[in-house]
Amino acid sequence: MKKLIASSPVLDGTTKMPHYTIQLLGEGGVGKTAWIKKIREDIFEKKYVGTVGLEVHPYHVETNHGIITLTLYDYYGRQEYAGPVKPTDKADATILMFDLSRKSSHKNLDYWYQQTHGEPVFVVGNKNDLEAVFTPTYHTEHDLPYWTASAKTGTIHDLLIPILRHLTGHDDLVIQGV
Ligand SMILES: Nc1nc2c(ncn2[C@@H]2O[C@H](COP(=O)(O)OP(=O)(O)OP(=O)(O)O)[C@@H](O)[C@H]2O)c(=O)[nH]1
Ligand SMILES: [Mg+2]
Repeated sequence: MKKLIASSPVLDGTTKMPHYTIQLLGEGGVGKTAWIKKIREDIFEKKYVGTVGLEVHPYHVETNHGIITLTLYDYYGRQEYAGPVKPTDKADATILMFDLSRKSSHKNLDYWYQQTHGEPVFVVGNKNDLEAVFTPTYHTEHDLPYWTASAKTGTIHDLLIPILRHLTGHDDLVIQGV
């Protein structure tokens, strides 16, 4: 397994809250925006509206180790919606997302992995509420952490806990208040 390097939290001069930037990358329609909505508003939307370029969302998460501020980078997945936007080299963590019910989205992970600028990278198989139609192998081939989730039936904990534990170094971190 590749060594995962925990980055230091950036401390804001006034609030002293740790801050991390997390980017979501993956083929169009895999559920990146759905997860952002789930995290920020606890809503699941059936309607698909492809993201144009990049949408940036601030989010505060309350944990047993204090409040953590996150900046969530929600990228286009459809190349025709990319415009001049490229994935950032400033992310503290990258989620590479694919759709467990669509094999092409798993095949395309390599393209998105090449767009990242370093570890840690987490692979998430989204839509585990649907029938899985293939066996994912990308994470084992590339020795990356992997889990499955669903923006429809899952919770914020499913997506964020492993990442926040890794970034903070607190193996007992839990999210509170949601
Ligand atoms: N059943 C199911 N549907 C989901 C899930 N996550 C997202 N969807 C649906 O999949 C479609 C695409 O979701 P988006 O979140 O817009 O996909 P995206 O990855 O942001 O797509 P782009 O912005 O084009 O890159 C929408 O119709 C969502 O309702 C899930 O976990 N389960
Ligand atoms: Mg989107």
